[in-house]
Amino acid sequence: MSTTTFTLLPSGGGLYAEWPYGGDLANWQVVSDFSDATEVTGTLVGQRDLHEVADLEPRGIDSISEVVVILRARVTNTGTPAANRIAPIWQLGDTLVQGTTITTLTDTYTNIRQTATRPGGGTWSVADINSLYVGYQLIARTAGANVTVSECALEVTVVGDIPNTPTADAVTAVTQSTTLTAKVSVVDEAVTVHGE
Ligand SMILES: [Ca+2]
Repeated sequence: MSTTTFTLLPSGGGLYAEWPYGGDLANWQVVSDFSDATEVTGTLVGQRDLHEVADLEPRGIDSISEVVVILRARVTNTGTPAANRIAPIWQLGDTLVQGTTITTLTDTYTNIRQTATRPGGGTWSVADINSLYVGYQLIARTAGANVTVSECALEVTVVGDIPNTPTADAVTAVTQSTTLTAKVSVVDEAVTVHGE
């Protein structure tokens, strides 16, 4: 038994997409493209983005040991960064959880990590993860400040014997094994013909 960590990115429109973005992408695309050049900007306190995230493949998973929300966020155009605050949010069914308010935004992008408890209590299941929405809420903003989020993700650590993703070596081994089997059957046929 071992632990494996999966990073699940936003994969579709969720329950809210309230943070303005000035381009053609949907908000979930803006925060799942591995780029700080695309970002959503919170303008009104209370605004939420809550995205669907990619599914977790259930094979081999015995339990889920930790769920972490990751946000890349910053604030610019203000002399008081700490007065500009966001919080990670996540929702399962009808229950929305607001995480701890982040008071440490600076003018450069940093990864903010926060452990997510299961809405309603109890332990996480794969089904929970696959119906969970993840995002962020604007908690406080000073006049003129740009509070932005460039990326959002869910990091899930699981316990179990997870099947390996096929590697180039594994594919070669399977090919060699198949070739060997074919040769053996040809020999068998030859023996049979001789015997008749
Ligand atoms: Ca981005």
